[in-house]
Amino acid sequence: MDRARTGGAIALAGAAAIAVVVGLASSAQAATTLGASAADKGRYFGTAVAAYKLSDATYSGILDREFNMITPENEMKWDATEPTQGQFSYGSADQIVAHANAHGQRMRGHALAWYSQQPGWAQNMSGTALRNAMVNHITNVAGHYKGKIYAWDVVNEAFADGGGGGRRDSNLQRTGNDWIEVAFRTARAADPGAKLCYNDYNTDGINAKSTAVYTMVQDFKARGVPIDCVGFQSHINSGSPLTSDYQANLQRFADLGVDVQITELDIAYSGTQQANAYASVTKACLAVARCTGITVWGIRDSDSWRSSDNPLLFDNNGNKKAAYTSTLDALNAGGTTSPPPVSTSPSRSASPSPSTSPSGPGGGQGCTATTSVNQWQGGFVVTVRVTAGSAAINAWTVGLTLPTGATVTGTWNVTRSGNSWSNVSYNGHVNAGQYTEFGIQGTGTAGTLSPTCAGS
Ligand code: 9MR
Repeated sequence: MDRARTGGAIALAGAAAIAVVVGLASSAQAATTLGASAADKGRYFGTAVAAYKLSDATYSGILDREFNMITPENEMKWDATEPTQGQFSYGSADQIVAHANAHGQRMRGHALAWYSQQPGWAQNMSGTALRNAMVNHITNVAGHYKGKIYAWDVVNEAFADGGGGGRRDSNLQRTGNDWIEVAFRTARAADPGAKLCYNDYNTDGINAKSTAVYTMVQDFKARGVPIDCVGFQSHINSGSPLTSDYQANLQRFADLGVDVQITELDIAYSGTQQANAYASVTKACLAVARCTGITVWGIRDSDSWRSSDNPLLFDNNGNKKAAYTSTLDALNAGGTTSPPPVSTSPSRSASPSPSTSPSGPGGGQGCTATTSVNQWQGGFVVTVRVTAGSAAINAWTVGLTLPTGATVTGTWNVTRSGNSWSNVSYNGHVNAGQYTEFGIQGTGTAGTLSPTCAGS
C-alpha cells in the first residue's frame, strides 16, 4: 500500500520543529496512518463503511488514507442481499467492494446468518424451509463474493446474554442446534478461500457468554467443522466495560487454533479514558500473535450507530481525536509477540476435498438417502439426508437424477460426478443410525426424487 511517512511531510520552523524532528529520530520508521502502521505489524486496520456515504469526500478521504480493511455496515446482511426469496440484490454491497478494489483495501463480509436484519419472508419461516433458505442464502451470497472476501462473519450473535451460557433463541436456532455448523460448512463450500468467523458481542472478556463460544469453537475444531476465526465486536461502554482479561480472552481463543479479530470496535468513554481504552485494545491485539486486525465500527463519531456517545476515532468534522493518536502510537510501539503470517489464505480445520474417492453402489455397509425439496418459481434447493444403517460408514455415494430441465447451479457438502453425489472429506464418516446432509441448488423444477445410497 502507498505509505506516507512522517518525515517528509513535516515542514516546521524554530524550536517546535526541532522537538518534532528529535521525536522522529527515535522512530524514523513510524507510520503515520492506522492502516500503514498495522500493516507494519502484519495486521490490518479496518472500518465499517456505509455505501451511501462514499460520495462524502471527507468520509472517503479518511477511509482511503487510514483504513485497509472494510466491513459493509449493513449492505451484506440478509435483508439487503435477498429482500425477496431467491432474488438477490447486491448493488450497494458491490459498490463497497468496487471501492475497496480501487483503493487496495480488503473486505470483511458481514453477516451471512443472523437472527436480526432478516428479510420479512425469512422472519416468517421456520423448520426445514428456513434451514434450506439459510443454506441457499449463504451459497448465493458467499458465492457471489467468492474470492473477494478476506473473512466472513458466517454466523453473528448466536449466543444468549447473561449467565446461562446457552444459545440465543431465534427462528434459526429453532431449526436445530446444528444450524451454526451447517452455515460454516455451506460457506466453506461456497468460498473456500475466505476465512470463516463466528462473531459476537459481550464476549470481550472471560465470561459465561465468551466461554460458551469458546466451547463451541473447541468442539468445531475437534470435529473438523470449518472455522478459521472468531470476531470480538468490542462495543465497549460503561455497561459493558473493557476488562483486564481482554487480552487473555483473545489468547485463549487463539490457543484453540483460530485467528482472532476485533470486528466492531467503538468505545463510549470520553477524553483520556477513551484514548487509554483504545490503546489497551490495540496493544492486546498486537500482543496476541493470531490477532490479525482491528476494525472500528465507523469513521467519525457522527457515523456511529451510537453517535451520541462519540465512540470513534474522528470527530464529527473528521478531525483526529486523542483516541486516534493513542491508537496510532500503540500500533507504532509494536507488539510483544511475533506478528501473524501476512498470508491471506485461510488456515483450515477441514477443507472440502474433491479427491475423496467414493464407494461404488452396492458397497459393504448400508445407508439410506431421503430428500426434502424447497421449490419456488424457477428454482429449488434439495436437501439430501444420508443416514447410516446399523454400522458406521466412512464414505457414501448417493445416486440421484434430477428431471430434465433442472439445472444445478450450486452444491454444498458434496462432490458431484454426473448423477453420483459423494461425500467430501469432512462428512464421509457417519455413525450408526446418524445422518449428515448435503444440498443441491438449481433452476427449474426438482420434481419427485428417488435417491439411492451406497456406503462403505
Ligand atoms: O451499525 C449497524 C446499524 O446501522 C444498524 O441499524 C444495526 C441494525 O441491527 O446494525 C448495526 O450494526 C450491528 C452489527 O451488524 C452487528 N453487531 C452490532 C452492530 C451495532 O448494532
